[in-house]
Amino acid sequence: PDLTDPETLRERALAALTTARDRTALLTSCVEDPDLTAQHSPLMSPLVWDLAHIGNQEEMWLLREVAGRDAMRPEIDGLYDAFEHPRAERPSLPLLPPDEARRYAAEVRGRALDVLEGTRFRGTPLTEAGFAFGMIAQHEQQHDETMLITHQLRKGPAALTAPDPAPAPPFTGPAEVLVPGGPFTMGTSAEPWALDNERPAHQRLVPPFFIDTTPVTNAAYQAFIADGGYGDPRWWTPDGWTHIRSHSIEAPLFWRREAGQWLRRRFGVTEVVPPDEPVLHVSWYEADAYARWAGRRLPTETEWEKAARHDPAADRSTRYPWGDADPTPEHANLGQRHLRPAPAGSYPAGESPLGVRQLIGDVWEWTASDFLPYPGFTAFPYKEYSEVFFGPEHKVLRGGSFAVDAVACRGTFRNWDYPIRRQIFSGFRTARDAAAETA
Ligand code: AVJ
Ligand code: FE
Repeated sequence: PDLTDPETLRERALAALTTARDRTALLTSCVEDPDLTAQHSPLMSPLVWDLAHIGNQEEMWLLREVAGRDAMRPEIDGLYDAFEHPRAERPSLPLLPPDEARRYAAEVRGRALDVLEGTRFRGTPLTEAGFAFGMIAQHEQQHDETMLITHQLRKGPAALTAPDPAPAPPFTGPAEVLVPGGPFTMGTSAEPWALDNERPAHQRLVPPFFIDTTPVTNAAYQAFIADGGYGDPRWWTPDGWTHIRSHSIEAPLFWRREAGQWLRRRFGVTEVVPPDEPVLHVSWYEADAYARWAGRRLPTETEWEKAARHDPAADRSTRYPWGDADPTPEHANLGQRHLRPAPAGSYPAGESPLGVRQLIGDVWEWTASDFLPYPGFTAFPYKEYSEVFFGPEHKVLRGGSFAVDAVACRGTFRNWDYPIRRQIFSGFRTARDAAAETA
């Protein structure tokens, strides 16, 4: 795609905003109103909060900041400010009821589309390449993923359904791939809608390493459990050990053992845990402990991005493992088309030049790294997007999941969360140093 042509970007912005709103509508119409205003977990907002917050952010950035309009309903801004009210507190706020929230978001959208039509995609940092429109489409899709997490946490019968990914023959390729040492370009200064934390492009020197060809599967993770992994402090960091002991954690979230087998609850349905699927709903502590048990470690964020973007033949970094083309259903499991990861080894068309699979889509992958700014980072357009989260308390996740839309997923995209979190669509793959072998 020509990402320098303003009219191409305008069409992409319209398509991305429309796709996001269709998904938001589905996620907030597949249950009755009481399920929209209820809090399904103290970790999550009521769905109706996400809905009006989506509209409120769009109003703030596209109508007020880009178009210079006055606030439509200044009295509600505080309610939908994520920093003013923690999630646990949101159900007790005087939130807009579902119908009013829908009407508000729709009214904002109508005006935002007029602004989109009338805005030059040049001249100011917010409108250059249509950044604000891309940012708002990504913001809505990120909340669509958040709302899907709320749906997964919700008790009761299934409200959402989707076809399963195509079954895949057992993966017979090599278990790991050698990524040669040397410099590569991390981050981006060219991707028009990359968020502040992905910028700027800069060189990193990476020693050679091996990385798993596919994410770690449920079968492999079950071997860790069966070997007593949750009962052996050798595999856990001190904080991780304290956490799993004090919360009696003995398996991934949503799993339970019955009659000698592992079952899981997934979007209202209980099923046998499928052995060939990437493991899902594990914390950073669990991913880190599994890796140590396996005699390996989590990849650093730099290693992950080199595995995902470095094209050794061209000696450059690409947008995705397969090159620069936008993701299609052949490349990756994205966009909530399926409500589960695809079997490990799926998506041969999406593999990297070195043969690493499923880096994009399926499950978010925990990395060893803390969420920190790149050299030359500048907060844009607001420091509450990334900057206030930098530090050792958040670990980086990469690659997106089946719940992430393509507009909010690329080789440079960075997500972050606390190491205890596992209601998110998180899995991992492992790595090891190669220096000893290749020296
Ligand atoms: C990047 C997923 C951690 O959900 O807290 C949504 C995205 N920022 N609204 C989050 C976000 C503001 C953010 N994460
Ligand atoms: Fe938000």
